[in-house]
Amino acid sequence: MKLIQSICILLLFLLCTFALGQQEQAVTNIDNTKLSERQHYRVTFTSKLDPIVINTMHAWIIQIENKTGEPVLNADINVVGGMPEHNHGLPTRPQVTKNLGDGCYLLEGLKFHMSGWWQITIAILDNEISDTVTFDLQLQN
Ligand SMILES: [Cu+2]
Repeated sequence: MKLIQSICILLLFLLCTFALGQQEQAVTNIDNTKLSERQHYRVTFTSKLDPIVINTMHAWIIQIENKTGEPVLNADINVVGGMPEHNHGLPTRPQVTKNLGDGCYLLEGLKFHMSGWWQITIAILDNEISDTVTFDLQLQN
């Protein structure tokens, strides 16, 4: 009887750790570094609001490297976004307001007003090389 009890407790424990692990993976499975569509740039975003919650105005830092891993210092950056499943865009117009140097740019005015799947597309122009990168976000309430 003791043995069966022990096995039950062990199984329960394993099940719990497995479930927790799965949950954590689901939440943190957001790719915040991506290669641009035509592979010219490697782009990383870091949200100043972490985790990203809905209905909160916040900023991102966008970091851009070129093919050889050097920082892209003077890029023109345009950002659009929306929810592909709902056919609507962002409720705000995020803008790069500051070149932070070292390939980093401050993107202000981001807000997501619904939970669900969002896409943010960043268009980058540097030395006549233009490329875009799209990040996917899954936001909870
Ligand atoms: Cu929506």
